[in-house]
Amino acid sequence: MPRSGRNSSVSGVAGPETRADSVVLVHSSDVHVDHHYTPKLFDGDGTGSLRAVLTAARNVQADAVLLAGDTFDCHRLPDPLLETTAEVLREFNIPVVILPGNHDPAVDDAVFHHRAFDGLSCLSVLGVTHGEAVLFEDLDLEVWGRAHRDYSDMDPFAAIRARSTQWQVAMGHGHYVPEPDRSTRLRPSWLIGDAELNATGADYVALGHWNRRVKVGSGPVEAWYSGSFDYAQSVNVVRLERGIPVAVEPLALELPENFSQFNAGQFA
Ligand SMILES: [Mn+2]
Repeated sequence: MPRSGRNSSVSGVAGPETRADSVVLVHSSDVHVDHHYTPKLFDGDGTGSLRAVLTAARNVQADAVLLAGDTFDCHRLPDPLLETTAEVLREFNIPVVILPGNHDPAVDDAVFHHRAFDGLSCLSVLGVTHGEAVLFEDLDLEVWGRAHRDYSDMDPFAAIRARSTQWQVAMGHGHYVPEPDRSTRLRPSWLIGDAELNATGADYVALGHWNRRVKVGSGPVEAWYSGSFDYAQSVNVVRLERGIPVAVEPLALELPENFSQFNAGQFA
């Protein structure tokens, strides 16, 4: 379907095609805005990874961008970097949903509370500006996920949210294994298993924490790690269209010519 009719829908005029008939999401994770690693890859710009993701989103006219954890490398970042981050978000003005991860959990002194982000209506942060879900009424879409709230272990899909909208997307930041064994402490944290992914019943599950782009799970639910900007060097473009299966495709990021994988994969 052509996407041209959407402006009339935005203004509230019900046409034969509403925005909810065809929703485009861009999913990324582990963007790691910071002042040490990311600037080395983007000619000194610590927000270069975020810009690359948002450029991809703009190129496919995404309705929203999902950042599944570790958007920021940590919470001790210089004010100017956070101000630039807010400027970038404002410049692109695409709705962005951030799920706090293990590097940027929703703690009291999280970067998300910085004044630079005050009044930034395009930004929703699960566990900070919102509880466990963000509703996009015009898209008939709900995006939910459990934020990391401290630096300890947690279960990203401990509680499953019932569907209340036509489209439902879940987010999680953690480590996938088909059948998590939580009985031993000698294991990775933030485990995510097949049964939990299937239980979401979501149209799409946007995962983060791994640098690799890969589909996981064993059931009908489309659950994907997007992979990171430095390793996968792409985002996932997710198309939700009434009457046809969810389509998930990679879109290569536009990266600087001199971009190199400087110690790629150092994060998790
Ligand atoms: Mn992580």
